[in-house]
Amino acid sequence: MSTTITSQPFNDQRPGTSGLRKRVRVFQQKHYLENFVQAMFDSVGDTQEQTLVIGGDGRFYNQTAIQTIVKMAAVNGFKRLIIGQHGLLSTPAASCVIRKYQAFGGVILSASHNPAGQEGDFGIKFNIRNGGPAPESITEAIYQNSQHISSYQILECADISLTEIGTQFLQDMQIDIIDPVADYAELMSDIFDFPAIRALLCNGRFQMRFDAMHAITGPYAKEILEKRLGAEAGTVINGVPQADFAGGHPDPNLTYAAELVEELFADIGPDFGAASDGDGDRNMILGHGIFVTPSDSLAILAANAELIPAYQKGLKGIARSMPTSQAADRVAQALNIPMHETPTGWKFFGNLLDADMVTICGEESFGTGSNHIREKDGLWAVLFWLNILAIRQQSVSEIVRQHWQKYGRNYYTRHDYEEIPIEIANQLMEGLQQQIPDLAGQSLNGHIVDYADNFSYHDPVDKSIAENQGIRIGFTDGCRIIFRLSGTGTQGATLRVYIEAIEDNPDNLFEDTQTRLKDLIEIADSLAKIKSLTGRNAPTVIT
Ligand code: VG1
Ligand code: CO
Repeated sequence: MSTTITSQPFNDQRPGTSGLRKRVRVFQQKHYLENFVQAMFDSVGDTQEQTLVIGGDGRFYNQTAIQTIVKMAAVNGFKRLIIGQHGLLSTPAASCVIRKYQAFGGVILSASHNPAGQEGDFGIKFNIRNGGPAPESITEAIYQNSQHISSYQILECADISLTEIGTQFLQDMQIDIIDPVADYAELMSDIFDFPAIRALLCNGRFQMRFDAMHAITGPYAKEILEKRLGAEAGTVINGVPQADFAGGHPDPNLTYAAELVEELFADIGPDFGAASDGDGDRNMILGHGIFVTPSDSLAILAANAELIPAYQKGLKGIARSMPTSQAADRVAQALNIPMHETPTGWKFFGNLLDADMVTICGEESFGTGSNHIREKDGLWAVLFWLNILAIRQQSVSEIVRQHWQKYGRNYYTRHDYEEIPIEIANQLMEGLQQQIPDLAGQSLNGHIVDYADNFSYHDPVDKSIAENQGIRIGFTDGCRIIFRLSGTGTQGATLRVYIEAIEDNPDNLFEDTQTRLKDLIEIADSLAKIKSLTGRNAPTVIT
């Protein structure tokens, strides 16, 4: 029976960089999830007779939320739901499924790498027909609707079963429970040279380790790497998804994937290491004794794209988020293809990909992807690297070094200061904003400021404008410092400081990053007064 439930707005339902993310207990408030879902259904266009994909990263509250969404979808016009078995779909797999079945859109339940469990975080976002995150016009409409909501529609009925693959009906609505891995695995085999990768993985010498960090990528990595590509059993570690990610923090970086890093940096260790995040869209790439920064990884993938079957004909263009290093720009220039700079967040790549203006995209935050779907894609990046290694028959370290020798190196680091009081963070950004008009021309620690601004993006496709996307300071020598506040945190504010220096001298390509960037790090601190305002002596996380 369809029921209209009276409700009142919650004032904190504005989606951030990637959907609405809050503590689980916030979502557990009466009507909280329902309000947001109703606001979402009311904002995404005509839902009558449409097909909706639903799945999440398996964290605590995933299945509970899915049952609610299913019961609301049934009385909000949808004709068919496609749901991953047990409610699971990695973010890239959800994007793949939306596109493959030409669905109207999808609801992805995830807070990515944020810790999970009853005391952890939960998240929800809407992806549109192209498989990508809803653009700002829609996320803003969802927020506006959430602020005026007075009721929502829900079917009163028993929970559906998420355990068996197959078709069931809820009133007139068809529900298909699908294998969450199969469609995605098939897409990967269409893109990459699986026989070449299989030959590499089975040559008796090459060793790899993939850390799924107890999150969603485990089943995907096992199926693709171990089953289809013949990697030794045990290649995938921490491969069983758990509702609390085993108490961990599945963010694939040097801090949180320490176990993997240690193995790759031991005297005798695997040739290749990789990790993915909670929802499977991020990747970290390691070789024996080397960490590949995500910005370098993007540049290297682009430079080697023609070795991959799906990109053999070359790239239309490359896009990177503004704070991502300019390493990929050098490749675009050499290939004589356009380079696009977008604000942080994958939603800004969608239009460029749909218009076929770019083929490969990336962010410094361990995100890389291409036109095969409309989300960043962790395993795709891993397979891309494996395909390059299989063809070039060189080590990761040789490939990276040769890349720097050819294109120069962009030394790059990001310093995060987490859980700063919001007022302090705002004060810090405001202080920087006020300095903007006076910075150009000044000499700071020997670097002359070329420009200082607050980045705004003019989308070349739909002409929309996104303002206030981060303060950037560019120097005449190509160095950059960027400051922005995170839009995915759930506790206080997170300040991100991005620092980049350009090196073309072949004698200076192999220095330690933090040492090399020391003078710029000092400039960043003195401009933003980080230490004095936050009272912190060091960043929480350095990547
Ligand atoms: C962060 C990253 C951004 C990424 C976003 C979602 O956003 O910086 O590059 O797109 O997370 O990634 P923010 O606003 O906290 O800097 V994920 O893997 O959480 O879906
Ligand atoms: Co993620």
